[in-house]
Amino acid sequence: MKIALIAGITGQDWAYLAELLLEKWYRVHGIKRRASSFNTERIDHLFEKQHFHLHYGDLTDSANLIKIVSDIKPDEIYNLAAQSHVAVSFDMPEYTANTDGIWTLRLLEAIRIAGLEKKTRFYQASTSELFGWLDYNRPEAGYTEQSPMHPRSPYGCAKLYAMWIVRNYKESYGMYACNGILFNHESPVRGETFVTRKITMAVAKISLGLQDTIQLWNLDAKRDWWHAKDYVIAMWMMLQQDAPEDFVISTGESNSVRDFVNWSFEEVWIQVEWKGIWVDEKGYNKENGKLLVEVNPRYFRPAEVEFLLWDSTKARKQLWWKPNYSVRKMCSEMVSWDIEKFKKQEILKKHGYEILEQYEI
Ligand code: NAP
Ligand code: G4F
Repeated sequence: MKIALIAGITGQDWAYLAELLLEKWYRVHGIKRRASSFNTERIDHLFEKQHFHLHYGDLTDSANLIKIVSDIKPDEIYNLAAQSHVAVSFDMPEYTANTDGIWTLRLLEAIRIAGLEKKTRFYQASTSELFGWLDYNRPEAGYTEQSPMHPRSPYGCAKLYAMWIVRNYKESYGMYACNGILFNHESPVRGETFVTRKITMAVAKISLGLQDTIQLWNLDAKRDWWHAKDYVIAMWMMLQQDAPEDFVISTGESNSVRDFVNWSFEEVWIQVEWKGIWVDEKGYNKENGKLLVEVNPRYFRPAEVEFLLWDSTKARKQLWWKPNYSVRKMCSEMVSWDIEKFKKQEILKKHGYEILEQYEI
């Protein structure tokens, strides 16, 4: 039985990857930081599983990490943990550098200190935010593994360091270490402050009469969104090759935030009519003229990645990876999930149970 260690256990990707690995008969260990309230909603269903283990740890704590890696002696480590919010990285740049950059070094060092550099295979959750700067001469081509990198946020800069330290440890110590340069992936358990989930939650609430409008920022930003379920398969595949290599994982389809808003409202039979431009742009219910969407400059990022489109030909050829979902199907699944969630919450409220309010970024 193979042993896997996954850092970032309470996150979106962890939930899908852990399920995949348990299905493949792995013993799965996860690192979770201590929280003062319950935050394991995404993985509660796994606690009963025989081969599933949790360890307390933090991205800033090397000693604890060395102990966990030495004790478990994992065959594979998936480094998914990070302060993963791009906008927040502008508010907490030093913390983001520490957790998203230096933490990767800590993990690689833990493998070396434990003498596991020839045994343990290492996956780094790298990101499309490394590129961040559209090549306006050939926008239709998309980014590849060879494209120049130009991160546009403290998050992107920290992840760029992480990517290179992984490459350096591979070259210096012969470790099986690789970067999965993944594009945006979403799901019903996506963090609630990322734009897709923020939209689907708001649309669900609006359709149930629990909210009136949603405030967003850059409606023109384009992303290659896909379902996280498809992407965790690529993560696993990258660690099953003869030799470690970096791969771009994307679908090659880019859509705007405005598109995602339109699709989400269509799921609840509402057509959005857009009026105005830039910060004055607003979305109205076409049938009754009610205001649904407005732009709030509060969410402005000091530098923005406007457009991301990737070319993952290498992964499709070498890993035989291909996406199975469609972005519309994913959107539909997210809206339905949120409607069910809020319906249940309303029933609980009616019966006197208190529900903690969500907050937004
Ligand atoms: P996520 O939902 O934000 O999960 C991040 C995980 O890291 C959470 O479990 C979080 O714990 C943990 N974490 C953060 N700071 C920590 C600390 N100081 N100590 C211990 N744990 C800490 O992220 P995701 O969407 O699953 O993404 C997984 C990885 O892929 C991240 O590294 C992200 O940067 C990268 N990535 C994501 C995408 C995407 O579109 N989803 C695309 C490219 C790359 P808490 O729950 O306690 O906060
Ligand atoms: O959903 P987002 O916050 O995701 P972003 O910035 O693309 O980052 C995500 O994907 C990266 C991969 O490319 C990951 F590495 C990273 O960890 C994270 O998972 O924003 C998407 C776009 C941005 O252009 C943003 O400015 O949507 C725009 N946007 C417009 N209104 C908004 C909002 N983003 C958020 N979070 N909230 C808004 O109200």
